[in-house]
Amino acid sequence: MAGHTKSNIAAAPGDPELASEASGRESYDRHLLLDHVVRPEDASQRERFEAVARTLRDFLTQRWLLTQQTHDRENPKRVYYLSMEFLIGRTLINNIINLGVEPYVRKELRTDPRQDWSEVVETEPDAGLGNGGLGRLAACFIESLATLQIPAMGYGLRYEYGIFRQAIENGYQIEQPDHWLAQPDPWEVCQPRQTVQVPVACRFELHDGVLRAVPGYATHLLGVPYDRPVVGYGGQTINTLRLWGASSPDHFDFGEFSSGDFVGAIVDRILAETVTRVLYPDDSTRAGQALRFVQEYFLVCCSLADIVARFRRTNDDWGLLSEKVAIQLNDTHPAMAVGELMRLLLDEAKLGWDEAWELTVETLAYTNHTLLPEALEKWPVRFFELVCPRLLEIVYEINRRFVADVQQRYPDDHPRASRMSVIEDSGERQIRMANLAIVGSHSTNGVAQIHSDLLRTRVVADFAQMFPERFNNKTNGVTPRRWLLAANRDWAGLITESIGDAWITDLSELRQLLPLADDQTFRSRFRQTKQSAKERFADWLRTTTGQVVDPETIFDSQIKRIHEYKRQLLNILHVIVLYNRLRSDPSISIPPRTFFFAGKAAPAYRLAKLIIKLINNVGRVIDEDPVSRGRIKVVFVPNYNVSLAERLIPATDVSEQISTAGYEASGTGNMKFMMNGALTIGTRDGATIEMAEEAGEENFFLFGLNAEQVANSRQWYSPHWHYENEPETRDALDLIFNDHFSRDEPGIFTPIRESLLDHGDFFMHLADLSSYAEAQQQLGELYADPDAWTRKAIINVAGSGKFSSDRTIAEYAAEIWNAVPCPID
Ligand code: GPQ
Repeated sequence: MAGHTKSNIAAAPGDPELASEASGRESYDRHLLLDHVVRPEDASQRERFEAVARTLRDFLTQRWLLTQQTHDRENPKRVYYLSMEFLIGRTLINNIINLGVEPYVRKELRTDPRQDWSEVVETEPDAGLGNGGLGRLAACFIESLATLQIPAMGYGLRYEYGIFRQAIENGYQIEQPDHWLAQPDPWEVCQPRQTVQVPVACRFELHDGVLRAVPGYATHLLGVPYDRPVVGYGGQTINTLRLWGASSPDHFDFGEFSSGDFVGAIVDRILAETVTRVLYPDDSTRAGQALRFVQEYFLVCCSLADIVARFRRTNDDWGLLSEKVAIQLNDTHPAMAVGELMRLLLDEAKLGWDEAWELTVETLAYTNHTLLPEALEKWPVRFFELVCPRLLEIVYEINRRFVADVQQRYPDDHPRASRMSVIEDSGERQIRMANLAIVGSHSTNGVAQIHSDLLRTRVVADFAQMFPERFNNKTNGVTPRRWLLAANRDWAGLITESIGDAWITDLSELRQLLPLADDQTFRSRFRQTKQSAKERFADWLRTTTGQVVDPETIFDSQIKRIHEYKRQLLNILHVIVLYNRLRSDPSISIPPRTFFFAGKAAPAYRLAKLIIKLINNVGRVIDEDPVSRGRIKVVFVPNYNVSLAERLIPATDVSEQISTAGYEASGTGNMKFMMNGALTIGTRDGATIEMAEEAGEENFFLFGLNAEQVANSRQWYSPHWHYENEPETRDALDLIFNDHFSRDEPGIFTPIRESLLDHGDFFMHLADLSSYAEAQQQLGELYADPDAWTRKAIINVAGSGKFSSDRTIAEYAAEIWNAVPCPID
């Protein structure tokens, strides 16, 4: 497709455009001097990082502006990605690579003898403006949009505090604030002139330290845009990620100030800024707090005002809106866009209802990311009444017309109309945000084939029957620039040496590696890159956390949010099974293995936090027991984030994707491991199914119940049966319940017992444990044959081409947005 061509690929090292700029070193020195008032030789690592980043930003600014000018001139269809989360991670090294200036930057910086390149890169904070997969997907998508040269913009919130930092104390998770903006961020550009107003029908007051919305006073908040460049690979298109910061119009009440109320004079502003202070740390569940509601409303209001203003600058016919604008809703979090876009078209543009509705539906599209019922958002009607009553009025009218349509089509089916209603009437009145998103948009997609199928046939079957043409699948992908080219330099280099560099923008090229799976030399070079990645990781781990691991062992990783459905418990139960085998017969042969776990638990998710404690305690006991020490090892790596994933994924041999089938919508970590040459042990769930299709099931370790079997065995499934009849299962559980791993804190793991046995083991750990252990056994045997193992690993990489976010975005562009590239000269 267009945008995939060679001409897109990075400017060559020593780019004449760059060379004609003032020397990079001069610009760097100038930033140190003028931004920090420090001589280069006295600069701190942080100051050096900022100076490098600012120099790079200076360099890309012309192209950034050129992108905007070209889009303004060509007036193409633009894509807007609305998301409450953008899990960006670090930016410096990826911008350098995508701009194609790495050799140049390195050379220039070598002239500063105190520059330690890797330290400078690692000084950059990891921008954690997201919880997990959904937020990281948004970050991959905007990078692919820029690489494909599609005119696009991401809209999100500028959280002052991102996802909390996780520390581990005595095995327990401790949450610490992530004040990532404590020092100025060199990438963001504040655009105060483009500030927008967000009407709110209430005031915010502080009562006993709690923020309260108080009815009765209409006021407004200010949304201040902070723009970040999004550099496409090759540096042609530089799109924008616009993050909104909340502020208050009452800068300073001089009246209050002069009368001595110093605090009163600034309190409104502080309260207003609270709206974008912190990211809510729930993943796939929603606590339902009013402040989160205001955050979602704020994102929608700011973004739509901005989108409509930009549209109006170049189009005077409202009827063109859906030809010029596509808005993708990342889950239901921005689903208030349905009501807000209607409000703008009715109240500001003065269109009639029918025309406004058609434009709204044609402009909006919605992506669903989960089948978990607890993640389907519902907001109390009273929140709408308090904050945005006009929006509520419109939502009521949308629903009145919609329910009438349903009744007309299914005249005798009253339950259907009440199931499909946007308003839930039982108990406190609530708005069902998924229903609103489906009714108010022309496309609803899931994120892997099985997920889209289950969505259509189970979760929202009524809607799929009524609007079959709206439902489609877009299997997720990840950007190969960050997750292969940047994260795994050695492996990426070997690939390029073998098949050329076209894979960087067309990942299906990896197919050409297939014949090399049988090539001895290539296999041994693959093994070398894997071995050095493992050694690098082991060194990094020792110096940063003090944990010592042996790179000669199998590196096995399960790194993701801690959640019951992801089944970290299944993994640790299998570790305990191995430990028990060693205890009963120390002479058995088990391939030496290091089990890495990393991931955060939502602070209010008690069982997830207890799972972290169990993993840590099992790790300690296994280390202390001579029977297992040096043979198996469990390591919980604290504070999982994007940068940690970038280190650990290239070093991993075995990728654990073991969710209860039917519950992981897609997964995206699974894809990153695959392209980095890990073998997957996993269930038939999410995109793992499609990965195995691409590489061949014989090159995967699939086990356990499939989604249909999970659903069909719910009525009769009994974890007790497995406990009674499977000795290894019972022995593993008994070891936990008998406080073998909690001598100092007896009884702490009782809730795990309750969950796995007394409360029915909803996620069916025990049903899958024996087939999991069997698959693990086969995996261990294969590892003992390095050639056979490596062959499968290379076949996996060769089959991973489908899982580039470039492919995903090309599908969204063609099938949902009707958007095409707009090349920048
Ligand atoms: N996902 Cl609903 C999140 O990361 N957070 C959420 O709030 C919801 C979903 C994930 C989902 O669990 C993964 O299976 C997907 O791969 C990912 O979204 C991206 O689609």
